Amino acid sequence: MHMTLRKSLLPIAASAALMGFASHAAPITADGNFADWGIQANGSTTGWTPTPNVGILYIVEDQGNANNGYLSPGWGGQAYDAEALYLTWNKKADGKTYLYLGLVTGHNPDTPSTGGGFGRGDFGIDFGRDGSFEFGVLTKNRSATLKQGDVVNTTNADWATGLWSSPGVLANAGNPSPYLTHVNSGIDVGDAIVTWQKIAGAMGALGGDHWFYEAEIPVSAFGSYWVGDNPLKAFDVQWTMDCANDIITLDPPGMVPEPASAALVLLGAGLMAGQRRRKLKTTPS
Ligand SMILES: [Ca+2]
Ligand SMILES: [Ca+2]
Ligand SMILES: [Ca+2]
Ligand SMILES: [Ca+2]
Repeated sequence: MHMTLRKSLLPIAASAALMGFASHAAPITADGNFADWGIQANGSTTGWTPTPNVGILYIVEDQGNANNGYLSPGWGGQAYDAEALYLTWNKKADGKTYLYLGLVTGHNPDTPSTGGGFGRGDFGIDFGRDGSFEFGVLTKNRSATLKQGDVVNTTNADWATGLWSSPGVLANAGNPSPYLTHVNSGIDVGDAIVTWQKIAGAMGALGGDHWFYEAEIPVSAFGSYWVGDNPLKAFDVQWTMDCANDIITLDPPGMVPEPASAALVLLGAGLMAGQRRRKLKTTPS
């Protein structure tokens, strides 16, 4: 079963993030070790939850080999599972603000991209959450000048795409894949740290091998999308591998209201939904 915590946890995680940024979440070291995120390989679903999760936004989509290994939009089971994505940002002792990403996947980072293999993809960042990815953060050398760790300013045309045109449907010339996988070209705008380690122990309850990627990205690379300590626009972070058999996306808030205001917004949305329901009920047929 496709497990997602997005709907239930995101509002809580979002407000926790705001308070956390005010109180400075624990510093992250981009070394491929997830201990600083409070994640645990304890053979249980509880291990996915950062502890304490103050200041960390995350989504968990752990899958295994059930349902013939169907993920979304492709197949492959644990070997292609994009499992969890974590995010926070912090000001370091150097006075600069960095965006930190953590990713858990069952996809072996050493999978070659040649000979029919589908290697690791790059992190994509979509400011404005409009489907146009302004930045890629490279997990691998992609050209003579675009190297692992580079932050690259992109349009979607700068990206390679996956095997699928839509969930379960192979792409072809008439139906190209919309799923961005890795950066082929673009403008080098900054230097991040991108690294990973194989996770020792049992991550989650569904078994299999797992790897943890970690990135430290100077927000100065984002130019006008990030002003001072916080993003100017809401943004999505996405990752998949070169076939795009499974895609994970985290959509943190941009300019975020105070937690109390966020609660009022949610309450207001609920009241409006209730009014719509009542209107429907009283509309004569
Ligand atoms: Ca770490
Ligand atoms: Ca899994
Ligand atoms: Ca997954
Ligand atoms: Ca965008």
